[in-house]
Amino acid sequence: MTETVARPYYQVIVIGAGLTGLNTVYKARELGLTVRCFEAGSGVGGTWFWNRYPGARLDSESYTYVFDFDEGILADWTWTERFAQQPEVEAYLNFAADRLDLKKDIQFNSRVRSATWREDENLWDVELEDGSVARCQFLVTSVGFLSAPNWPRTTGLDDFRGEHYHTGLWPNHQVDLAGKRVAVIGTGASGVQIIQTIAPEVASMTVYQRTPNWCSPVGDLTLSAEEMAAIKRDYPQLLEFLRNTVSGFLHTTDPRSALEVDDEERTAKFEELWAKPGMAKWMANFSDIAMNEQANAYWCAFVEAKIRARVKDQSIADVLIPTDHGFGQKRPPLEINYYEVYNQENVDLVDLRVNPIERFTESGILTADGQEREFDVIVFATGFDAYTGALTRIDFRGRDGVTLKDYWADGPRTNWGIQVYGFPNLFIEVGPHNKGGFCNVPRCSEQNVDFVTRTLAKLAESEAVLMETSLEGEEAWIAHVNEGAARTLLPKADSFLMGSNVEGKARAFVGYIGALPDVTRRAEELADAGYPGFLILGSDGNPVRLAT
Ligand code: NA7
Repeated sequence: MTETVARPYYQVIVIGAGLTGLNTVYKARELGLTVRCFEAGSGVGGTWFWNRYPGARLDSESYTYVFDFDEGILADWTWTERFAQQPEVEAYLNFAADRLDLKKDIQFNSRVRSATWREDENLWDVELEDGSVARCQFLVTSVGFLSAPNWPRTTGLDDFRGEHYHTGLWPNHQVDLAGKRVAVIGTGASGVQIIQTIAPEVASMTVYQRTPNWCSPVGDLTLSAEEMAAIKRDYPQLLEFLRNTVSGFLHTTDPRSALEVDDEERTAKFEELWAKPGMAKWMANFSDIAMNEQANAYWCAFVEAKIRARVKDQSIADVLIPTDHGFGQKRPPLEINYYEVYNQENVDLVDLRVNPIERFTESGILTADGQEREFDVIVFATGFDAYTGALTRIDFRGRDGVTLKDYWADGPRTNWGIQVYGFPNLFIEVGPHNKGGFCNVPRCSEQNVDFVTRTLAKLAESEAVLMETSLEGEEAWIAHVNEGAARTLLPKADSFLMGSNVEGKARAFVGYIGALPDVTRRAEELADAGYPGFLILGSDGNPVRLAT
């Protein structure tokens, strides 16, 4: 006889307790919904829980990386650095979770294995890795867009007798790299941060680079008590300003074209940008840097000269300077002393484009030139199966048992980046095709969270049992996403935004380039118009018009 175990029911199940999941739990609860959050880690923080590698720090100004809805939290949290390091961000998210008493609604160490749509009951069954199942009407994913680690498919790692770590799964204990022979594979934002941080302590380091990136100085890290006090006083204005920027960053674009000014004026502007902190180099640049190849080329030439001035051996600089993409066609890392690391005697750079890795061996890494280098530790800074990976690694089964992985085999399909045809009552936050990622995440993810949680509250209030995008709605949104991308230089490069960083992944644009205030306005218009492009049904199977 099979014992029937009662399955707990919640109106809303949230997957993931990073900053988006925390916000969702809070807002859903405030709107009167019963909510449970399942989190794979043993603590809150998501990205800031898992990416605890040496040197991990924010690329956004710390004081813009906040929850905006609680005056007490804004008043009582004091950032100590302009671009905070991982421990401080993780501490902030714990502070906020404790102040809002969110942890009681979060079940930790609970990775979701599968989620199955029950057509006859209009419910999702959500199964954890331990086999337990909970049920919900609305399933909200807050799994992050850079959270499913990407590992090279190269063979032999099991043979390697040393230690190995992925930056996105860094252990929660001290990893001693001092005096060790270390390999770092990957030179994206994570690779750049860990390379520059561990360089002074390791015995030797070999960096395996597939593609160089355009890195620029993070700038002044200090944040004085006086400046923080002034920021706290002006928080309402600052947050309102950020809501009206393209991507939630402090920096606003120069409306001029890089082509309309003469060389002298352009160089003066570039020098001014170079001295500014953080993403100003990208976000406050001329308006056509991201759209026009000539404008982008001017800036790249300027950055190249800056890099060459810092690297002693110009043959190494040749390898460190990108030739296959312009600045901003991939996420440009911020750095402190990255380029100077390559002036150290004990640091080597291997260009994987000309000398790829053959395999891992017992003692290290063998490259195509026949050279086997020996290491104590291999660090994989090889990034993520971005945007879609954290979703397709969960076995979502929608109507007729269709899996999300199969439905997205040729690239993600969504409406508003929020819903997927055939997967009713599934709501995606900070995933493909929505404004949550590739920006100052808290500022953009809150648009997702507010839209989703308010919609859920309306569905519950109207006693609707089901919401699902129509196929036409989905197709229209995909066309809108791709039209936007085509106006930029992004689709012309290989990057995680195109899926091309992961071997075997379909090439498709996974981001969304709409401006934050436009998305917020359009989302309000969508709700006011009764969600055209979506099907909303009551328990009698008839369409329901949600209250505005
Ligand atoms: P990224 O930016 O995706 O960088 C990953 C790096 O790893 C990048 O240099 C990749 O080269 C390299 N990579 C990926 N797969 C391989 C294989 N198989 N072999 C060798 N090298 C490889 O991830 P990060 O973690 O650095 O940064 C992610 C985000 O975190 C970033 O945008 C910030 O928001 C913070 P490629 O360029 O694909 O040739």
